Amino acid sequence: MMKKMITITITVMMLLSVLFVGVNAESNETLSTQNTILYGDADGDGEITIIDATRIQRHLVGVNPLISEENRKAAIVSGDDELSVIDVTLIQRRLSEIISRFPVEEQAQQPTETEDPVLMMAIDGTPVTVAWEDNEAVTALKEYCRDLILTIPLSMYGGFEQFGSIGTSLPRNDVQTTTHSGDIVLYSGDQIVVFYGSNSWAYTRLGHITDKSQDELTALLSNGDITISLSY
Ligand SMILES: [Ca+2]
Repeated sequence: MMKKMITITITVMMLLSVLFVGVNAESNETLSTQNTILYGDADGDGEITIIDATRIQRHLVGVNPLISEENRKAAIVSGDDELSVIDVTLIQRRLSEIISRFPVEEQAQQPTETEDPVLMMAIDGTPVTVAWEDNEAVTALKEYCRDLILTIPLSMYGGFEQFGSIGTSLPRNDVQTTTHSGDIVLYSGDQIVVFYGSNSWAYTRLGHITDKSQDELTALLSNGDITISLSY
């Protein structure tokens, strides 16, 4: 009875040790396959040689297709997502030291272009160029009309301005101001005012229309109520 127990225990221990070694070997294998791409190394031997160029040529004529997705990725050195004779030529040029880097590597280096969005304004559908102030009110206005077209109906007032409700309150920093034709200001924190004449009051400056003469602004703004649209 005792002998039998010992035999079973030894058998279980042996089985466990075999399982343990098996698990270890598997995790090592997973680690070694996670490598970065060496562009140009189409056969995956860790070097860029003339054999890689030949290998792609053979693939292109259907003699010996590249099997793995990693090899295919490494072979596309042009950066255009398509394996072609251009990749062969580029590898040959790199080997002849005519180029030192592949286009795909240049692409990876370039920072992605980020164009600053501009707060756009139109008066009854006519786009106008505005030099916006760099202040909290304008920043908040940009956020308010981000990804939408904000339309604001304005009413003529006093023979010098058009004003209307923005629909929200913006951070105000009112100072006594004498306005001129083309000025855009914030009044009372939640009204936008566009001038074609002059007035003196406490306003927060928002911007100034730069691409219209006084006559053009008078024509746009003094012939009845208007609608402005803002987008960012
Ligand atoms: Ca190679």
